[in-house]
Amino acid sequence: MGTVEPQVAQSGAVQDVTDGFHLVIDALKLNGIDTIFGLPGIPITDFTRKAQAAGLRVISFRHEQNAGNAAAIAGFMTQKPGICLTVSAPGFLNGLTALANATTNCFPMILISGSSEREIVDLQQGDYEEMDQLAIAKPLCKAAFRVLHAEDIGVGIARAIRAAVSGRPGGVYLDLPAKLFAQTMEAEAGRKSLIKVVDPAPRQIPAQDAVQRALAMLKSAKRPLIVLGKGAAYAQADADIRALVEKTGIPYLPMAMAKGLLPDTHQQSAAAARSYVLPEADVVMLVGARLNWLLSHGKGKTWGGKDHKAWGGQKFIQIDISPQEMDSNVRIDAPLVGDIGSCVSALLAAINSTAGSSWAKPPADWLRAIAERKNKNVAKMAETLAKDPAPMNFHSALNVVRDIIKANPDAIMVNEGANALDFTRSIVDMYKPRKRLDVGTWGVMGIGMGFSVAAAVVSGQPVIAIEGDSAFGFSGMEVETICRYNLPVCVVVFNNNGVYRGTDVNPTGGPDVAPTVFVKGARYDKLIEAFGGVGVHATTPAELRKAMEEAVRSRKPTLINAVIDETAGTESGRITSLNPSAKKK
Ligand SMILES: Cc1ncc(C[n+]2csc(CCOP(=O)(O)OP(=O)(O)O)c2C)c(N)n1
Ligand SMILES: [Mg+2]
Repeated sequence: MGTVEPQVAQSGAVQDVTDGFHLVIDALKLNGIDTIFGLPGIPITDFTRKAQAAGLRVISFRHEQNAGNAAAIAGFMTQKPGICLTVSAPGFLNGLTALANATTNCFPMILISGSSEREIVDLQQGDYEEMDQLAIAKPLCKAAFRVLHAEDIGVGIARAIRAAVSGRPGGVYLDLPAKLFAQTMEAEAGRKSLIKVVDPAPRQIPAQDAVQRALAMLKSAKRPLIVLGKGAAYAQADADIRALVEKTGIPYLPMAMAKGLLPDTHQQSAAAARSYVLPEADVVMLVGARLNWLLSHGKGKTWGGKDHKAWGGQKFIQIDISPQEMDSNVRIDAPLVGDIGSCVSALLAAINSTAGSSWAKPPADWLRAIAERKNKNVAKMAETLAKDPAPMNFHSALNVVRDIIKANPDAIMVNEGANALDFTRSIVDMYKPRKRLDVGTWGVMGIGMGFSVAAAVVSGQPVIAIEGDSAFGFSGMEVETICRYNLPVCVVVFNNNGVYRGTDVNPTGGPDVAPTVFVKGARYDKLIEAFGGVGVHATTPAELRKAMEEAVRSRKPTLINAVIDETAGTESGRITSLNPSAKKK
């Protein structure tokens, strides 16, 4: 237990006291938290020093949003809440985007922000960095708490941890006013006030009748399909999920961050036949995947519906920890509510006890039809990947990345951009769970360097960040952070001179370039050299391959400026259709 200098009590006896700083640190440590991602300043500068002195790893960033993204993805990778620490008002707001994004993506994180003096803030008397942070955070996260007294720190941290990781995980805001840190209390009483959270994310066992209903529906299917979402990846029930897929023989589709839960090269993966299986399947089992826009809301043409709102006629089984998720977009015929690990193992147990080893695989014509499409698409893709055009395009560059990941399946892939995202997702196979970290539910730009730092810190594995040049710009300054902590991160900037493409022109003929265009021929590799990292300018797949191999081998912070044909991309990558189109031309 950290204590401050012994104080001489009025009686003259020496009394051990502790303070708010140490109580927060001790409460975090007591709950197994070993890393803080943050950015120092009033009123938390001393907190960062004391935390480091107490043995916590304190990773300092250049902008709070990146620290917040780091905390969020650390939470996803470890099932422990990632901690982001910021200063008041502007620092807090900078962290808030990451907190909201974490909540949307169901990543457990706690944003801890220092705040200004309550009395002044509440009377709006113009304090230093005055802001009612708790009120602002509330609608953007799963829960928000404030601690006013040192003796409540234990409860505050415990509540924040439980809120972040139990049930559907999410972001939690914890408001710690400046005055709290300096408050003192008797050390022994302080120690006793702390709470070691028992069973922070209790299992939620599904009801047997719900298991039987789901199983019956699955058995009745002629053209069954399993969709694995990032919730399934988060659950760390990898072996059971794989067993369920293999035991049933049902084809599956991984959502982007579920890639690698089973190796993408798995025979049952229907990823290369996605546009065939979605409209054709008659029973779809969603495992930790929501029917949001990424799955076209479970209806419309993607699912074989007549128009964009029409239901395609599938029956849905949905495994989710949140009962409220059911029927959010279309009818869920067999809701299976519980934590994913428990639901999947209950299904497996039911399959084993009722069907023994005689579970009937899906009808052969369904599997054959999928295999046909898949083989055709894979062959077509192989042909495209084999080409070596000059200038290099997304495909020829990603053919290299694909080989590098295949040779280094433990490496973590971070990915953002539009074309740089969509092509990477479909071309680069992942082989292990939770190795692909990307823009998630919102398709948010700016996660790149925060995710990369956290992935390297949490796992110790090499990180490969495939970044659109626009995407990279949102967090690019953190290459200094990568160099400062000497992290094994290889950033590859897919430089096509702009957002989507580099070819737009200003229709007025004026001197400003078009809104989507950047400085042409920019040398992002020079950025990392400023901080002692390795910068490489790559214009061919061979140069890219050499540089990536060297980066992974050496584990040195590396930034490769990969020059991509500026005409190769499409508007918004694969979601062009979401752009409103003007009636007036
Ligand atoms: C925070 C945020 N701001 C803006 C966007 C809109 N947006 C989507 S992709 C993208 C950048 C695409 O360009 P780039 O990263 O260079 O990828 P490319 O398609 O050129 O490979 C932008 C700005 C977003 N998704 N998130
Ligand atoms: Mg670009």
